[in-house]
Amino acid sequence: MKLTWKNFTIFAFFLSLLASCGGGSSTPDGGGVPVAQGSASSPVSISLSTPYAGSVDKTISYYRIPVTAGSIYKITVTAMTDDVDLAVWRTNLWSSDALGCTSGNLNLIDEQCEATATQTALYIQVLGGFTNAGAFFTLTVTPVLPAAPAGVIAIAGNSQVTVSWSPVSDATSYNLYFSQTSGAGKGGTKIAGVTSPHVHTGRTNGVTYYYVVTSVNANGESVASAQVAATPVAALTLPQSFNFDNGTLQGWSATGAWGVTSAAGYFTSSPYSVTDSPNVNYSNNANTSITSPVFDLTGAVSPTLSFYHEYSIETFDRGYVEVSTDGGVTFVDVTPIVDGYVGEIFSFANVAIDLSSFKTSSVVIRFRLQTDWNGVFDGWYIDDISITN
Ligand SMILES: [Ca+2]
Ligand SMILES: [Ca+2]
Ligand SMILES: [Ca+2]
Repeated sequence: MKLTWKNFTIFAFFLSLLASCGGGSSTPDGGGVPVAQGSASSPVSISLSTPYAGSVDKTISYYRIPVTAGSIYKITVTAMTDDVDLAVWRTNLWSSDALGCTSGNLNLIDEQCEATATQTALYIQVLGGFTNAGAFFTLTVTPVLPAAPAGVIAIAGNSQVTVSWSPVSDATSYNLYFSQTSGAGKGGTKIAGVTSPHVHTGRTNGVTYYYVVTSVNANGESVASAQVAATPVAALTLPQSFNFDNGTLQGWSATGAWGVTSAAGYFTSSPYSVTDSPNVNYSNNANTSITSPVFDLTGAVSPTLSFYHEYSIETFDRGYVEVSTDGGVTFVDVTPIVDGYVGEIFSFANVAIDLSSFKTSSVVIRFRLQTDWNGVFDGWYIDDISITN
């Protein structure tokens, strides 16, 4: 059967256990439809699209749930009045085919697990330990939606915005929503099937656009990502400078924890600099950045990027300075140290980077910190960035 689900709970059924029956007939409970209790060789087939309520005898129950192969499901048994255990299989009901989604804690009342369906059905065995008269439980199979994209960034360009995000492992595609109203979320105009980075052209300079991104897989669409915003502008002419001393990013776009800091001593112009991880160490497995507005370098004689910085970057982590000539879709490394900044300098140093090779372009500049799986230091402080001609 084709399954198209819009909500989390796909089906639930209630089984009222009549302990007093002693293994004989089963009767409806709460108006539900009685169902024969399945066996290992002949499980009861349950439609995900049809809520079921019925009653079965105590002891062991088997169910076959049609699902979409490759999708992830969360299986929950909530035992209202007695203990149950849960086991989920793939193509049959023998342990050699187990999905590794077996719960056997005899002392727990509620049991749940997640499993990726490798076939078109999940076989679920609910093991009863039912001794109380009238014991019943709820079994729920819930398609797990993909996570919302993280690391979303919107870079303003001339009449365009470039929106990027980090990939989501179990997503098969992404939707982008935009609006001129903050907070519109998934109520904005939808662009389906986008890939990162997406260049949103045809924008009006001076107008602020708000974006969210969603992940999509066979189970449906994720919740919206965090909102990002950008205001397209004609490329800035040189010279430009940024001291961050009004406590804002002054038009730079941040991912991760990048932001201004007024920590004493961590600036060259008071009271703010910009840093990857204000007040804390950076995170493992981070790839975060700040990206500048667009600068028009055409006609510049000797365009130069200058900044002051100090840093504490662990042996296997790196800071990079990068330039994009396509509005933030692709970047080239212009860090004046081979393989990026690493190690520690504890007083601000001035850096000048020749941008002459970009004289025919409009560019955006990015400071990016990339970290590995282990070992976190304070990070990278940058202040008084300028681009001169
Ligand atoms: Ca400053
Ligand atoms: Ca590290
Ligand atoms: Ca830090």
